[in-house]
Amino acid sequence: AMNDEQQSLLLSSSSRFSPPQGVKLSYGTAGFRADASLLPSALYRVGILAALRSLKTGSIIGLMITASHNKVSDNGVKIADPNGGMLSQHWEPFADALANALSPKHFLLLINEFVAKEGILMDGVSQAEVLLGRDTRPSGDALLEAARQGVTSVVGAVATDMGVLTTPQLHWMVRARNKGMQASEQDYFEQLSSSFRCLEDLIPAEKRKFDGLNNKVIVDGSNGVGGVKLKVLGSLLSALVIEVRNSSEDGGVLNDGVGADYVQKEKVAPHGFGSKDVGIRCASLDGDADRLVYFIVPPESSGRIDLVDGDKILSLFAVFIREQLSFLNENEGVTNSHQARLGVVQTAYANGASTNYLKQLGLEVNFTPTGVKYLHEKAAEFDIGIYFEANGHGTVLFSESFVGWLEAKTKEISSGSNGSEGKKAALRLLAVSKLINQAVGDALSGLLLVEVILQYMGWSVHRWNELYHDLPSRQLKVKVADRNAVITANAETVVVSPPGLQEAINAETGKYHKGRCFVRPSGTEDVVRVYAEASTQEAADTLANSVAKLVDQFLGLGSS
Ligand code: G16
Repeated sequence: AMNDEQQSLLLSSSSRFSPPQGVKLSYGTAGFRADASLLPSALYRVGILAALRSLKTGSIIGLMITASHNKVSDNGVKIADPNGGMLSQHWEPFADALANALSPKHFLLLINEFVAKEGILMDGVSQAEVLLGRDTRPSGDALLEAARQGVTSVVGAVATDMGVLTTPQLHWMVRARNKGMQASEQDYFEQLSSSFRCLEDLIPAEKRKFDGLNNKVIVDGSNGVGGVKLKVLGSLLSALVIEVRNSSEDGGVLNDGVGADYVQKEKVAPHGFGSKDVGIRCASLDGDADRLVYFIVPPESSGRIDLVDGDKILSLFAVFIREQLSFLNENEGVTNSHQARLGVVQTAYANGASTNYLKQLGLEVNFTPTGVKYLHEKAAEFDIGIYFEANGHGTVLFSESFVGWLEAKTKEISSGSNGSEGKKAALRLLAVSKLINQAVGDALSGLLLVEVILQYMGWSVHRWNELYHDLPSRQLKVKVADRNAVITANAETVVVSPPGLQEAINAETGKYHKGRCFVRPSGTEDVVRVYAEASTQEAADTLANSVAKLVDQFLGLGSS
């Protein structure tokens, strides 16, 4: 339990951050998110929680201040656990309760109870450290200060300000520090660029040179933190030219007509892209650079784009990794000793055509609810687990035992069969495990992996996009009185409450050839999301619109 010194430190610091009246914050898909003016007290309290988590685990914890794809006036917080992933889900109810406790008495009681339940020693002897990062939002500075005061209200805890970062950079740093590795921003750039070069060097000589058209990618930085960081990363690479637009230095507004969320949901070109870019490989990051989508501006597009989304990035990674695993298996001396299990993870938003394609490749496809925390957990069950949400959030996870096996193999075959395909495949997979950010989806490392795989395959973005043809789809948002009245099951594919809604959706969906439709409450915005797929765009649009009307009928604002 807490001693008197600790108790009074918490009481005095909490008096500087009173929670907003009449607002209930909830720990959603990826932490708290709200208008920035409502958040100082929540950030202070999450600072305390992060320090407690650090005490409990004896490891470094990360606290990232960002509202990712949301508008610039919003802000929020994501927490990185010791392995760099999202905060363990069994701490979420405590986060919820703590953020919403109104009286100082209740606030202290919650901490006392939780600390006792978790057996956390607040003895002043145990040490804790929390790394703080923030994106480019103007409210970030003040919220970082609130978080810092929260962390340092726990005796023995220190807060280290890592400055303006992408979310995946902070997660990477937490993971690296806890593995005892160097973890500065420079180390991050160094690891990504050197493993990229390593993969380039392993490309067969005849394919090695990017041809004139293929050495350039143009990236929309969403007017956020990712563009600036990508410029730094790009300057360390020679074979690839990365042109960044909508970097936060251009004066544009964060996530306003730009960014991966906008591009993927609206399927239109972001601000600053148009007819001059026809046919060129383009990509888009979101506000904190943990999502990545590609797109192509078709000729005479009038704004429309061909979207190359997270599902297609997953498919590209799967094709490449599967090929390397088969090289390993075919190669004598590398067989049988280890059967690597490769699995992929998607959500209900995955385009049906992508799921078909992956199954045709013979892959095990798993589904979870929306939210990196769920996909990541599932992917970690495999030797190589690839997960992606259609919106561009995803990464590749390698089990420690498989990485250990690869390391041993590359040494074992280094003497005799130098340069064998089996050895090269092992080296490639090892380089991928270093290039890809295994803490969390990372648009920067994802972009480099896409680029080097395209080069390896000798594929243009068009060839890649032709892997399969997306079924037409439509996404809509519906404002309702209480979005949490929608309760879903089966990885969000079925509504169980309010009663009758799912039956009505089924009846509507049944009218369409290849129709598929689901609704779910967003965990980052105050809306219910509707997703519809059908054999034509018109049909997908009509299905989405009719289901949006149903949602409104069942849960409407009550005014009409
Ligand atoms: C967060 C989560 C993602 C999720 C997205 C949208 O992304 O990390 O897993 O897909 O929210 O969630 P929802 O549909 O519940 O609003 P980000 O990039 O906004 O942090």
